Amino acid sequence: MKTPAPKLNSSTIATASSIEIPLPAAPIRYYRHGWQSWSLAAWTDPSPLPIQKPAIFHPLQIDAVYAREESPHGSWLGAAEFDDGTILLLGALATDAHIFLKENQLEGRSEAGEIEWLVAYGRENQVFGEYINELGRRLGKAEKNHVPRVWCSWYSLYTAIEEKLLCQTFDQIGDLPFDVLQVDDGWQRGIGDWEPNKKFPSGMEALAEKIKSTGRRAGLWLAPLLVGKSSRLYREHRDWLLRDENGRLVSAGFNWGQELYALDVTHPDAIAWLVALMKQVRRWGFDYYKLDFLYAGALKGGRYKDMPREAAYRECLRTLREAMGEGAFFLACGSPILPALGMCDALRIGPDVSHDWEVYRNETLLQNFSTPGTKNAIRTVVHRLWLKPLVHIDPDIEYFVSKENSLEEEHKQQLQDLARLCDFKATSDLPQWMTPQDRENIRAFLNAETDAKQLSRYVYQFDDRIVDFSSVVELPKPPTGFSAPWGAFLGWLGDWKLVLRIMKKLDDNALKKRISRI
Ligand code: 9PG
Repeated sequence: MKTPAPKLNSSTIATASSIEIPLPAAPIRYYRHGWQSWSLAAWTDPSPLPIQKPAIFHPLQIDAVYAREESPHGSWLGAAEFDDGTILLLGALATDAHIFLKENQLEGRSEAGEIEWLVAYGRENQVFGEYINELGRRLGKAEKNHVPRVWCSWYSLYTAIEEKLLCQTFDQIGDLPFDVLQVDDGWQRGIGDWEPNKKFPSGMEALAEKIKSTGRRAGLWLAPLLVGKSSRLYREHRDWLLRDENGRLVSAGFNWGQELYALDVTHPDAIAWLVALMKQVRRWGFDYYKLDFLYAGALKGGRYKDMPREAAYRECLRTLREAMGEGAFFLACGSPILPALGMCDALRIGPDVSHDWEVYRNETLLQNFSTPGTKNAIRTVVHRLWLKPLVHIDPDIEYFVSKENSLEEEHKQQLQDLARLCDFKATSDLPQWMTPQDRENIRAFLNAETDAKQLSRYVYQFDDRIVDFSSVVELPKPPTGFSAPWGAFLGWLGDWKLVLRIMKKLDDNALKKRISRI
């Protein structure tokens, strides 16, 4: 359906399965919005980005269905900026929709038949403000309860967590004002086998008890919609897995040295298993759930119930949430953004931070802006702050200590400022690495109230300081000269799983070395 752009400072809502809005002028920038937590969201040049490779990483980073589209595109919303500073926004008011910038028009396509679309033309904050109002009305908002301040085990210990070390750490955290101590990846037997492994001999109930004895809530990480090829779940319930039209298992990516698959979230037995798992976690004593790699529930594939993939995922989140029970806190991570609104308390809105600022191979050579790295994380989070009225927005953790960390002070400060803007504070810093000064800085940060005022797209006034993210949001340019062919060559090679496995192994080995120094 072709719909004219509304007049300046106005908006319309249209119902259609696909919609085209001619642009009033040539765009100078396009707002692309990635599918899930880790996918890039940014104002970029309106020309296409290089097609992201390697293919096997797609489900980890972008919506694989659209991974090879050439025109600029994004999930659920897109916006064009003109040189007078006005913005034309096209936003789906339902799940299962995608936006493209094509031949000087914005095009919306729904995978779920007729849906409602908002078209708004005006100033940036005004058009995004209208979009969140309409979304909130239809999808609901998270209760704006107190946001817990979290200590999370991932960004210092990674998978090297074990019972004794964690318990020591919990003791040494002492009276720092955290509300939740969250155990991340590394406690489970396998991806799909959500039982404690040998490193947790006293079991999960004892671990939760230990956390609660420090006066805090216990948090646990799980990736309940993923099934690893080496898991028992895979061996026993292949009938619960998502398959493509040829009956082949749908890949949910590659991590932990193994092929990953996805649960069919409409399969009644898989749902019953998920409900039992959520209840088990609560019985252990954890009531802060960090559910991760959730995109697996919304991948394209044939399902037991024939329904649009994101709608199926949204229903699954509703069921998970209910099974967690009264008073639980649900953080959705690696999650498609729109379908999670109204279904979770908090939503990770960017890629993982890391002790590295940027990684040349991933960002420059491969032009992939979704992989772990602090610059990638800040860039996407800055472009998703508009979601704040709908859900608690999680920008990932902040670093304070300098041990085992190559970030410059300026970059650590930017992370901390961003967390204050999001009103969501967390760290993984080990108390045994903190200097007395670090401890006091962390305490002051966790206790600080933030009153920041936005001055322009990337600039904020914090009490007596100006905080400017402009230099962070720029995308690394593809290499020129000597390195140029290497990027293309790596991308091409990356279509082979063997090469990916080698690259992943290199990253994993670097991590192991790091952990061995703890
Ligand atoms: C645990 C971690 C932490 C983290 C999550 C998630 O291969 N990858 O591209 C990749 C991306 C993100 C990622 C792991 C792998 O991190 O965001 O907070 O919980 O899982 O494994």
